Amino acid sequence: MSIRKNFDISAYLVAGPENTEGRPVATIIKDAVEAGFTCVQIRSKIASARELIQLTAQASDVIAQAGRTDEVTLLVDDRLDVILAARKEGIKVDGIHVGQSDIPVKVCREYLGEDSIVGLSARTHKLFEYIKTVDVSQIDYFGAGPLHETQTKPDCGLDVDGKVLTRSFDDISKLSRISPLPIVVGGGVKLDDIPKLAQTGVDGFFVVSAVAGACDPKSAASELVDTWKRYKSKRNIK
Ligand code: TZP
Ligand code: MG
Repeated sequence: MSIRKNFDISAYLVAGPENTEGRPVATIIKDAVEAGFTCVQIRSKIASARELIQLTAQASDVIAQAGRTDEVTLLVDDRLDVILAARKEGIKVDGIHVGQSDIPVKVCREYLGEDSIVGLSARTHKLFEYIKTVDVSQIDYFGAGPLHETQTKPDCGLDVDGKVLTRSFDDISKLSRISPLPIVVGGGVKLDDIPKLAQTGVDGFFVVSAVAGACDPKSAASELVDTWKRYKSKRNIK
């Protein structure tokens, strides 16, 4: 079955070497994947193309060693060139995540092909209007937020007038109701946020520091996954 019909963004780790407190990125990814994370995005604003290819290869290996190649989606942030180069080298990488000022979704789709995931960060300014009206035919999911301001990406949620706009749980519930695509929410998400987030109806949460910055990334990842599952299933029973 095409990965586009069968991918899971419920527990989504974003990580690069600047987020791991000096620990290898592959080790953090291994912890998260073994704890049940379903999606991994390699994201670095400091790593070279070669380093990014290597990190992608390591992530792909770690996912395979955990026996979860068919369950865990591996994406790279922004770098279409890195994904194409990685694939040329035989590395299994499933797709890309882009923002509003990155390579256009249409171009990503053209280069990566129909059987790849293309995720897009939803626009903060006029988000609700945007999500209803954007052409979603080439996009697989929206990344939305931030739930809180975050030092990991201080410009996240920056509005046209320079204010950081965070999203309330009510906003997120509304987004989930109107969105034609699955939504993953992040930006400052911590364990305490998971129960309410799971009950908004969105498809998943994404985190950087809650796992990559944790003293014990594996137990932090397990707690996030377990809490998400527990509260998500409560919502489904109602
Ligand atoms: N995109 C939007 S916010 C963000 C990214 C990559 C960073 C979230 O990091 P954290 O540490 O989970 O707040
Ligand atoms: Mg970007």
